Amino acid sequence: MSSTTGRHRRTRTITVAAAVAVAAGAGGAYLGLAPGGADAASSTVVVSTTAALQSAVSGATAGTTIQLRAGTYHPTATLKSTASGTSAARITLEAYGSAKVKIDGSQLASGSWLAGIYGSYWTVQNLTFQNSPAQGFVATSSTGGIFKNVVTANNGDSGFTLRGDGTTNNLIQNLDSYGNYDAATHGQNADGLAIKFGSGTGNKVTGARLYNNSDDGMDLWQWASPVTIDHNWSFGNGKNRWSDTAFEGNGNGFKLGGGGAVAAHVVNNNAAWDNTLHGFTENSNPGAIVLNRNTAYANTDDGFYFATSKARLARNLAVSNGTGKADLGSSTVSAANNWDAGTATPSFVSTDATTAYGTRGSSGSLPATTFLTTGSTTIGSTMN
Ligand SMILES: [Ca+2]
Ligand SMILES: [Ca+2]
Repeated sequence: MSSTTGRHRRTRTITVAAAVAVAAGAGGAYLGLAPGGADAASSTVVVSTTAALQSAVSGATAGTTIQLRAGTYHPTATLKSTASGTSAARITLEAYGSAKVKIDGSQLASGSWLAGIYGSYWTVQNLTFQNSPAQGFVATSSTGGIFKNVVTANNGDSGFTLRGDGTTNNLIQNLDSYGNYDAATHGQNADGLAIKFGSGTGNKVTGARLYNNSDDGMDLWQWASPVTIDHNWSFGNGKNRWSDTAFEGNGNGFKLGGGGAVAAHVVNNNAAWDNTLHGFTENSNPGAIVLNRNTAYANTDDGFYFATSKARLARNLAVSNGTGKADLGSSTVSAANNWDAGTATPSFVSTDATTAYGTRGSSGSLPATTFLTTGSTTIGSTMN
């Protein structure tokens, strides 16, 4: 225990043994611990070529860490894995140190996702996934994922996607997803963040900027379980930025349902501005969605649209939206929002969004801004 390296190695060995014991106890085959097994289960692969990246991803197993040297990688097939880590031996895909790394899908066949994982306990961080002919990054029926400081940009369908039943306890933190556009279907599908067609509890999104996508910023279509959504910004979605003469993008900031799913999402301290439909909408989800301290500013339609749900809205702020502050049905509960009697509308410190597009903090946090801040301790997003 005299050195850091020794301590880590020792810890890893114990951890692998524990994981094997758990697997055997759960009815899995007895794996044993072959000589060198601990090394194999904690291997780190540093890659600097596309071929090495593709090989490392396809060969990843529990405990594998794949680190990418700086540069732009052009996969010739979807980066795909069905492997799972464990909570103690995760599979990690990340930039090497502070390297700037882009994984670019422009050499993929039409319709191909850029990256797709079908396993659990992955960590994916500090990477850009761009220019895919279809989805940028997709996790299907994954548990325990940590997706941190990821950029998904200019892909041919949604930037970042969680999908499938059994999608549980994933964290999406500090995602930037922008410029995604499905040309073949005239922009009607590409969302910044899609958590669609599935279920599973414990999923959380925080610190995201979802902007300038052809369809919605965030879309929870046919997602049957509550998602926690806090401290995210969604803006500039649904505009025809591609000179598409048959453009069909929707443009909700936060689209919180649809397709018959009932889910009580928890939506706190987010902001939506300059979207072509609503800032925040149930989109026919009848569930008891909770919304506290969100701000909707200058969206084309309503700030908040909850016509059929049992949504509970408190201390939200809606300003300068085209159609109105809030369109609420009789089943909603609304209190202390700036459309409720007796609640004043505080002034914004700034309505210049420039800094919101700026560089994130060194840890990946949202950029500091006074945009849409009010100084209020009771109402509206704190914009951080
Ligand atoms: Ca759409
Ligand atoms: Ca959508």
